[in-house]
Amino acid sequence: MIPAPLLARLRQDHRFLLTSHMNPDGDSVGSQLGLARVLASLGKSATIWNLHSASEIYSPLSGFAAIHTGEGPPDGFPGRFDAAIVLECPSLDRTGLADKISTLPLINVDHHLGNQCYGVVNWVDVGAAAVGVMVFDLARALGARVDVETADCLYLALVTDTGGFRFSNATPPAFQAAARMVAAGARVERVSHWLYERQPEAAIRLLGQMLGTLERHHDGAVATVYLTREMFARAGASGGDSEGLIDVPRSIAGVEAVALARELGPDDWKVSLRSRGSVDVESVARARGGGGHRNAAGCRASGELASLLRDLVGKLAAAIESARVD
Ligand SMILES: [Mn+2]
Repeated sequence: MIPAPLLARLRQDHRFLLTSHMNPDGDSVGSQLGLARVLASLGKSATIWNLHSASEIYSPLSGFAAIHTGEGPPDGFPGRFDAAIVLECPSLDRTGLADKISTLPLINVDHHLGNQCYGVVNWVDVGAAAVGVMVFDLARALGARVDVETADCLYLALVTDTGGFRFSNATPPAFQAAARMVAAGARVERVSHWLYERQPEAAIRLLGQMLGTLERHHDGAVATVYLTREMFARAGASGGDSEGLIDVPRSIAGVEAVALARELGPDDWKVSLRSRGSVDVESVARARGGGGHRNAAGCRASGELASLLRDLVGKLAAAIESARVD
């Protein structure tokens, strides 16, 4: 149920500032752009302000180029705004703009467990697969027209937050919301193309280089790969092109933990670790001065590659064994 005070606020105010968390993901970008269009269709103004710019992947979404980024506020802030709508953000500090944004009345719309309800109006629905779904329901409740571009934004939010309808949040209501978005005009094939079929050639060539280094250890449960500066040069790739490549060895049947060592300089490596389920790679990274989450962590390392990989294999094998005991 959408809280009545939220609808009242959206009907009453006219000039909105929209924001979300740092390093915005597909749900942040899609729900902000979608809501901005919904508000515009109601004759209201909406300016999006994010600390960090979003990935180029989302650039085909309508309004993407108009997103204001950085620490400096947009023109007319704060006087030109009636309220700030904070989307997909469990706590205000995650916006990276808290001290500035909090000068405006805050409207909090989110689906994260543990949301701190920092707004004058709060709508937190932990059952929503994506905030994009909540914005879609909001549009309906406000009597706004959801056009093709708006539907694309909200559908992209839903697709990215459900991992392409592969995660456990791809529930019957999520599929029902998807059906309503597609009925409203969301272009499924086009959004899939934007998200999954626009890789830079250099990233694919770099993947080829990386897969040539694949080794399996500990009865195949541990996979190691590496990327040297020479491989980046051969692929015509830059740092960002290696993002996500580690997911490929992790997808091999039987692999429970993966280490990727990326050469930064002579005997200087950036190590990325990934695992499945209860196998904890965060502790492995932390022991080397790094950090992260249980299934995704990283650290810096110095020294010769072969001994670095040998050490990582031992640590990852131990992490797998301790997860089996638990
Ligand atoms: Mn989300």
